[in-house]
Amino acid sequence: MKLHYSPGTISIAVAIALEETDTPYEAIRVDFASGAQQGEAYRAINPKGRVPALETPQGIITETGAVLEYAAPALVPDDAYQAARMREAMYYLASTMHVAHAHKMRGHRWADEQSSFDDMKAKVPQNMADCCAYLEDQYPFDPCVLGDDFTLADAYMTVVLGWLEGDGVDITIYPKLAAYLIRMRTRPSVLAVMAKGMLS
Ligand SMILES: N[C@@H](CCC(=O)N[C@@H](CS)C(=O)NCC(=O)O)C(=O)O
Repeated sequence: MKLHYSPGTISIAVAIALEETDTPYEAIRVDFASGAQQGEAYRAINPKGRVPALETPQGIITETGAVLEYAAPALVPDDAYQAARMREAMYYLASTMHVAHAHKMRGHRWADEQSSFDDMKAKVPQNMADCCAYLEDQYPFDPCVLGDDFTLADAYMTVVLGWLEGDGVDITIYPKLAAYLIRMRTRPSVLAVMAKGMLS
């Protein structure tokens, strides 16, 4: 499998899940600095111009949650309730927290005026903090998001929580999240992607 990624982005959740399950993959960096994600060559792989994209023997998959489920099915809980809770957390990260984060740098998706960009950017710390308060209240994070077992939600969560500092949120206000992120950053899978320069 070939994983198209850019360092620090949500695509690294897929790399963590692949490392966690010892699944071989080829990592192909998409150069955001030169806008390669919007170029013709990459758009032939993912017409949305976003990462991740995973090339599989059957074809290409996009959207982090879907890519994760294909890449590392062993990280989906057997229990139906726990599996649904895992997806609940991942859909929240995808549809609410990632979108709140994107308002800092990607305001042009929603508006055209500089004043609108400034306004959206100013709102990011509060929106991300609200998301943190919700997560802190809703999930065990002991030692993993759902409790004992590392699931796909942990790969996803580790990357999103890593954005908080840059988004102006002090994670130490959320003791469970803070301890969780420190713990995840000592996991061999996360250390492996760091060693490959995919996450700092
Ligand atoms: N809904 C997509 C969003 C992917 C996404 O927005 N990725 C960002 C990086 S975190 C990206 O590729 N941005 C490039 C751009 O906006 O030009 C998913 O969950 O996979």
